[in-house]
Amino acid sequence: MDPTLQATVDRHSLHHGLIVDVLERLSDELLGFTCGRGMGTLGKQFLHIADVEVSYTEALGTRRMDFARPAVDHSLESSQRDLLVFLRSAEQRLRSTLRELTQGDLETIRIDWTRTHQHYADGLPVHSHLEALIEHEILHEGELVVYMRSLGLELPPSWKILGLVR
Ligand code: NI
Repeated sequence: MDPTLQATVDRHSLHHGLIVDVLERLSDELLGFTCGRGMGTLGKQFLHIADVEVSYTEALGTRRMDFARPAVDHSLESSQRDLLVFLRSAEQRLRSTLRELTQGDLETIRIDWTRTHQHYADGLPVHSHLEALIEHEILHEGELVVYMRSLGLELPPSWKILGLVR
């Protein structure tokens, strides 16, 4: 894999790992917790994050970013085990899709984001598309902090990298 892309893939794996580490600490019961108005359940957060990874991965194939895809199976939201499987398989699918791209693909592919962000109207190269995914996941990491703090739960030791654990 292209070394620059590999570094970004590794950075994505790091953030993905932080999210998995939180989910591993939770019970099915805790997944039903919600912080307040406009905030879905904690389980919905993880389902959304996995679905976001799938959306970005599919866009690498279709060359078009589309959040209005068929609905995900919401029954997964209440099962820690099912969410872990979905989350892990989403990342594996992303990695294998990226591995299949040639150097030529990396130079020429432009992903159409016009359905979502006008300022990406010229299309995002693969690398920027992956950066956008990382930014999206970091937003949800911030939300997970709110859920965990509201529950009075410690963040996993791995979160030390973000300065959130002593
Ligand atoms: Ni989101």
